[in-house]
Amino acid sequence: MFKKSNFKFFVYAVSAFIFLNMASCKEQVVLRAPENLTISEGFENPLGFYDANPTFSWKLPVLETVKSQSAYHLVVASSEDMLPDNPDLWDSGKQVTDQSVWINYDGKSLQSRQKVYWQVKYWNQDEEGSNWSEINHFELGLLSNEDWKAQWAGLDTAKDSIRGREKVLIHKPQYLRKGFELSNDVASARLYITAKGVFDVVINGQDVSDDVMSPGFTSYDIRIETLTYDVTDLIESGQNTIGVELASGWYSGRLLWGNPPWDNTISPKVLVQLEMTMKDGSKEIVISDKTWKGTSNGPLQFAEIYDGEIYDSNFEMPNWTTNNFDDKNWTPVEVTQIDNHVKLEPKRHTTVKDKIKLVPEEIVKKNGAVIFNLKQNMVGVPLVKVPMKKGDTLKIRFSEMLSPDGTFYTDNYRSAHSTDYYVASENGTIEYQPKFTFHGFSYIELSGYDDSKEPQKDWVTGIVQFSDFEENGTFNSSHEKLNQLQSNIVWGLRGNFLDIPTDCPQRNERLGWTGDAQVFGPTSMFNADVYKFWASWLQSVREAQLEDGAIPWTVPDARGNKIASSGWGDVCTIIPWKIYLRTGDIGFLEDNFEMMKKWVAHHELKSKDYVSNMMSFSDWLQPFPEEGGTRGDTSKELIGTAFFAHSAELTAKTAEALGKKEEQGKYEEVFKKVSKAFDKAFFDESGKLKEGLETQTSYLLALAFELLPENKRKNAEDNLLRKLEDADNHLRTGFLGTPLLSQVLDDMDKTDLMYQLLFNETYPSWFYSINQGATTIWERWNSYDKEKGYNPMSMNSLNHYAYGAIGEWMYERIGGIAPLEAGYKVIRIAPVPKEPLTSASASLNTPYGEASSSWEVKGNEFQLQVVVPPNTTAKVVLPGTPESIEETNSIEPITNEAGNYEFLVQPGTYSFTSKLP
Ligand code: RAM
Repeated sequence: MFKKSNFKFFVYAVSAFIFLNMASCKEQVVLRAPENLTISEGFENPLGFYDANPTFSWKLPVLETVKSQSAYHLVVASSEDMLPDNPDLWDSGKQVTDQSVWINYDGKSLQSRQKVYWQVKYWNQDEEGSNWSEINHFELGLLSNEDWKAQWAGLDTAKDSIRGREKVLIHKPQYLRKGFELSNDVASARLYITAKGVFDVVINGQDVSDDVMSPGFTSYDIRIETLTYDVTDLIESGQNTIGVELASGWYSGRLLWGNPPWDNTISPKVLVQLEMTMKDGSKEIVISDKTWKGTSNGPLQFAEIYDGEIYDSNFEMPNWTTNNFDDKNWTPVEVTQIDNHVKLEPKRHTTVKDKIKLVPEEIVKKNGAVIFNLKQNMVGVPLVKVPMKKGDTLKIRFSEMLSPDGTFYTDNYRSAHSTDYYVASENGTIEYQPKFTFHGFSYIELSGYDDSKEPQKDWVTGIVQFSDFEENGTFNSSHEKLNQLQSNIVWGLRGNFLDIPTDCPQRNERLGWTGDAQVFGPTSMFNADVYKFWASWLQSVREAQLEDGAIPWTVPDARGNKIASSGWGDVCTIIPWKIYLRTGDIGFLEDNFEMMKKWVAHHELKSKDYVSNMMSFSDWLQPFPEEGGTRGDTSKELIGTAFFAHSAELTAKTAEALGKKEEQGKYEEVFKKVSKAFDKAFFDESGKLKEGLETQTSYLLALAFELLPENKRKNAEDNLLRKLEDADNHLRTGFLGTPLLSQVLDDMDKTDLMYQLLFNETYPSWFYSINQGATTIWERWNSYDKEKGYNPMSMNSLNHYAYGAIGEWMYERIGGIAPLEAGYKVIRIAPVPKEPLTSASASLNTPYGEASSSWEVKGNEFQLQVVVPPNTTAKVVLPGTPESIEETNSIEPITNEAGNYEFLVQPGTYSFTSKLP
């Protein structure tokens, strides 16, 4: 143990020790190669890649000898054996820089279908070189409409004019097939495919992929994403068959308001282009065209996202995707040409897949049905293996929570029928997993099974589906309920990242609500590697932006009403900036800068003398609204003006990061003018709200976005504290105010109070929902009550990620890992240990590698373990008085700021001990 007075000496001693050690072993070293090579937003060896101008990133290995990168050399070639010495596409040469992420490709222009190989090496801080990395690769998809020779093909299912719920035109699912003959052996085959609808494709009886609900949800009048598959192994010489199942999906299915900007009455269609290179070097191509045939008389009689499926096994068509099938009774398809106004572009993020399997923990028989309890609210489909009698119909219903009396509750699905049916054609155990729908549920109810059999838990599995991303960080603590909250946040993410970020996954909505995305985005970046998911959706946001700069309420725009809401449309400035801070990818800011500017102009259009009158959903679902309703008590003018200022400020910061001085000045000026107008319009001389109802959120916005002059700030802070005290130190905030609470109280040095709000057990609070049995984040602070059951309001989702936005503060301040420089090039490790916690830890896969922070309090001794990844530095803020530091590599005390000791540390592993007051 070292006393404080010894501390400086200790640091110098350790540094000297390391230096001497390093000097003594400085022979000819070749360092371990770079690892985790990715391109653009984190793709590893992608096939059907979307971008001919990718960026390259890699991580340095965790080694004693590798602190930072002093140079790199990157080579790119069109064939593996040209590397590393003869790269024909690009040779970066030795670049002296510490940049190891987001390196722009600067070589020969790349074409659709091209396969590209690359590798990289680096030099460390002592200019010792590494081995070359493994060779990575990517292959481009079909980058433009001109690459497509296929035609949109499908049956006219609109002519049946079946009307479903809310009188929406229902298209029967269709089965499409095409046989073709090859006179040669195939060397390589690529299937390029997409649909206006959702599809599943099979070649010669074998699944092409395990993707579900492809191609996903974009604005079908602007851009449709295409998929690429390597199907070389599925193609045979001689006769072949390709079969596609096609359903409405988001394209022509029900969407809440039913009138998106694209014509959703048109029958679904598929676009298929199978390109083959034969062993003799010749090329073959099979496309969707009028030679294809189809039927809508297959087993899947109905499929709809909100409503569910009807599968009648009497209509099964054995072998229909093989050569061994006669389609003479099938109908020739109708075709349409590709419309060049609608871009066909390779999917730029991961497809949805079956990701997790949940097994029921409990089964209960009730009124001729059986209820399976997964004890986890989830999103996806069930896999049922159930004994049935010929001719019977199995009915599968879903529920997020049972009513307190054990009855099955489905009212909060509103008009979404959310029920699947299976008709058995013979006696025996059936196996069924719905394909073109998904549900949000914790309970599954089965009826119509063979009731001579005793229900078994293994009759049902919950198949959790979401966009195929992996975890990116962890959070843990000594408090069970806080860990449950973390779990609820993660499940909220899984449930609502099904191709687009949605508000909820279960009722007749499931739309890309921009406000919800705005508040939850930063938190999601800790839990999962969702950068590509956001970058992709942001492209949809750019495309959806209207002429006058308005951002629709939901993206893709499912309403087409040309109106924007403040706090919701601001997703287009907040997400680019906040995600840039977490990735450091300047290209992301470049991509979105024009949109940000147009949005600020829209704010201006909707304001008078810089005071906003933009429409707003306001502080959505604020508890105890004085005037009832869903929009809370903070005026829409105040909210609109605050977000106007904030968006202008983020646009100025973006201009600064992009080196655009003039625009930086312009938007800084807008920010100043709007904040001045804000102060004048809404606050009195003493920093108290003078217009409208005094709410926590009005003070939070003023403080978080720094809209008040310095002399009023303190009073405004006191007013916020008073409002919190009036509410018995409980929050009174909705969607917009809640995420600001932690930031503002932290800035005010009131982390005690923030802990109190976070650990409150009573309504409204995060733990209140946990006390009522929540396993996901709810739409309302009181969506459900153990005694009273569901909140009677019809808009009441039990899987709504917005309030999960608290995760950002949990990782950054309880766990203690935050970016100090964009992309975690400089990391701030500054955990705030408070009661009732005795320990907490967080880890994060940063662009440079894993960073972690883990602390424990024993009596008044505080212990902190820190891992700092290579090619970064960290500032560690240690609470209390330092006692000892172990396993340090290079560490430098910086300041003693406000009683907190701060150190600059180099990559490595550290263990700090301090005495808390
Ligand atoms: C509802 C959803 C969504 C919210 C909008 C304003 O439909 O709850 O979360 O953003 O309203």
